[in-house]
Amino acid sequence: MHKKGFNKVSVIGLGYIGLPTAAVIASRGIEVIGVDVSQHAVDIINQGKIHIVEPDLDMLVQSAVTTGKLRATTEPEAADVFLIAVPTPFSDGYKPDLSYIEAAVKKVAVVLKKGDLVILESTSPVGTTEKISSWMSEIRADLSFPHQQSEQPDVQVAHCPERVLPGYVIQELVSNDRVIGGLTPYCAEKAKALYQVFVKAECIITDARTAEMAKLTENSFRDVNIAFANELSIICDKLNINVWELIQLANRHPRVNILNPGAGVGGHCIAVDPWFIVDSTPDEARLIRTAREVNDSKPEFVINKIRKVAEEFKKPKIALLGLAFKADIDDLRESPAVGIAETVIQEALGDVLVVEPHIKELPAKLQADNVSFVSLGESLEQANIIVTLTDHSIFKQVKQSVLQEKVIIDARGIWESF
Ligand code: SAJ
Repeated sequence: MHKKGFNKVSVIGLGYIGLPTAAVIASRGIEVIGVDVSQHAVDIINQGKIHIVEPDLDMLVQSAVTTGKLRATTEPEAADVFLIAVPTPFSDGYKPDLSYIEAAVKKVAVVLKKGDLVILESTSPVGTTEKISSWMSEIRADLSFPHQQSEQPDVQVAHCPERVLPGYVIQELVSNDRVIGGLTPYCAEKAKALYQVFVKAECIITDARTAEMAKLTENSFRDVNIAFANELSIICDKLNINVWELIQLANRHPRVNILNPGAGVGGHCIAVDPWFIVDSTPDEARLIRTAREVNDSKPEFVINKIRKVAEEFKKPKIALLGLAFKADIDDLRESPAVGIAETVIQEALGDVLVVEPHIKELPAKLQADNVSFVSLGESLEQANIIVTLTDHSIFKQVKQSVLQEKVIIDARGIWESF
């Protein structure tokens, strides 16, 4: 038995959050069973390899599998703790889609026993932790759950939202503070004991609804702040002011810290989570909704700029620098840059030169006759118009002299910032 009393932990969902969490817990000597619906992911993990890209994760998984502490499977089995880390996207009309969570907890319910702890890590709308408790109770009438009685239920249920930054997951899993919301104070205490096995920072206890809202608040805070920067960039374009210089000057004020405008907000989190707040409180969440709309409209603003300058050339060669949703990663998920590239290609605005040093092959949807996948050097040689869509570090090294003859649309402020 492990010193904290957790003999076996099961992590449901072996993606960007679940797999690193499973590997980190296994590295602390606890037996971990990873569960995923994808047979492919399960097979790869059982070979000690990984199916996603995240620095240092490969070594951690390899060692956890080799020492026998981590094993993957497609169906849940008995364990002391179940940690749910499946996606929570939105469906049509920006409605949260809880179907992955529901499917996962209903499978977990079948193998639950008295004394088990179920923790929801997936970012979720307020009230979801209560929902999972009641979904499980529908299947297991023989067990008591904390939404039914707070005294001494058989199963404990808590929410502990993940808040790690892609690219720094292994480090942040250990060093970030964790907010732990229990359906009862005892549920929270029990979940805290698990996180204390691997978290070096503080584990702060609250109730489940506050923990759910805390995660949505963090990402909405960032979205609203990015929207402010994006709106400024659109205003400055109209007023003929360099937004990068402006932000730098304003940020000299001791209490002002404006973020960077860009080509839009991508990824699976910041562009999604604020909608969960809007869905719960549509009449009240006015600023949060508007921020989403501002950020979602930024790619169209960039496309309009490209359309306008492309008209001035007979046969323009347009270099699009960066496809990833943010700097120095290979992740193209929900990337505004990919959407912009698709439109530029579909509208045949010119010959398109795509540069993305972090991937090996152009995604199928961007392959077309008028598109080539080229190196940064080739694009700078050939293009008339250069558009920066992702602020990869390598783009920052380009010498100004190389850019002199080109029309530049610097959506990321790589060369225009001060
Ligand atoms: N972006 C800008 N300007 C900026 C900062 C970001 O345009 O000044 C854009 C990026 O280019 C990217 C998007 O915003 O397209 C999101 O990038 P990000 O680095 O802000 O965040 P993510 O999505 O990689 O990770 C976020 C983090 N949340 C916060 O920083 C509050 C992370 O801690 C969360 O764990 C993660 O969401 C998540 O999983 O929810």
